[in-house]
Amino acid sequence: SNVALFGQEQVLGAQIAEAFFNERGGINGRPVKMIFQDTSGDEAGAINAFQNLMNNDKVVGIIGPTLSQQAFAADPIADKAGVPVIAPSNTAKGIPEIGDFISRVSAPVNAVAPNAIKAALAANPNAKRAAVIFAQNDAFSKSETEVFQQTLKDMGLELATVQQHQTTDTDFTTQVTNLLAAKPDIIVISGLAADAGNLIKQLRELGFKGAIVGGNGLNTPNLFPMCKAQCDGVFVAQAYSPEYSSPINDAFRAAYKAKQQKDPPQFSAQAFTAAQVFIEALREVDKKQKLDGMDLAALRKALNTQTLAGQYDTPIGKITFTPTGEINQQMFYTAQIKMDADGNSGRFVFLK
Ligand code: 1QQ
Repeated sequence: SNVALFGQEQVLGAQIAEAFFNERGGINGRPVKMIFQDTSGDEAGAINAFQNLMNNDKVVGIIGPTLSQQAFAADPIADKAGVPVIAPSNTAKGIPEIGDFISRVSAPVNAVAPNAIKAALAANPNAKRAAVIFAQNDAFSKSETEVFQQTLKDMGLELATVQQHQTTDTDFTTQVTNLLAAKPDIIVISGLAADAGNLIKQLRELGFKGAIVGGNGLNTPNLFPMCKAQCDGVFVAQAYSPEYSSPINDAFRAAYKAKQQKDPPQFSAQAFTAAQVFIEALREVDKKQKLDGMDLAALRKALNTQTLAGQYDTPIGKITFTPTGEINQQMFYTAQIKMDADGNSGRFVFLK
């Protein structure tokens, strides 16, 4: 499914963290074990996965689910049960506010999305008219488009049209016709990878020559096979840069490269970061009171408290949390997609 394109990257990041921290002693000598559950991308699947993890596997904490759309359905259940959740990729407004046990390492749309508009306008200083399209059946896309629309207005552009689609759409004839009729210099897309890939392709095929900005749902190389050469030039903001040099990111980047022969994408780095936060918090809890002697409910509560209290030096930089569970993150970036001429391979080029 659409969502599997992100999930694969997240599993890799978490697996790399599991091996990395277990090689370095795990939780003060005891290895960490990750259990993976496939949600199949929807709300019911996320709820089912959460219940399995909490009740059958008796996990101490959950990293997930992939989509904000799923998080708004599943997170309240974990919160009520007192199970800490770290969102590795839920960027919609309001995620940490779901409850005391919910935090995120995925910076919210208002912190990330404006960077892509700024980069696109810096590269297209004469742009005056903007058009926006978003997936109206996806909580993240709805949240992100609000930020995009406000940023465009704040930067003095005329918002010529706002179009809607569904994440399951493959034919965008109607929307592309309406978008082109508005004669925009720049088109801004909030959707997920599969829908956005087809949309970009159809926009270019029907003659759009202006700048394209994509949101967080376009932040994966798994987009490239869908729009191929037509992906070229799309601006996408980033909450992670593989080029950020620090001991932990150098190690993560090398471990990822050894497996995948390319630089890690944002979703892998954020999943690694979520795992790191839980592991380092568990080490702290264990130092104060041996984990072996604690009952599960007390351990989950102590893990949540320590998660929010800690400071972490991660691949996405040095981070902390607000008392609500929102991430404090310093560094954001923008990249532009660069496709090879044959359209078969490409990469995100980080802008200076
Ligand atoms: C969200 C997102 C998506 C793009 C994650 C894949 O940011 O659902 O919040």
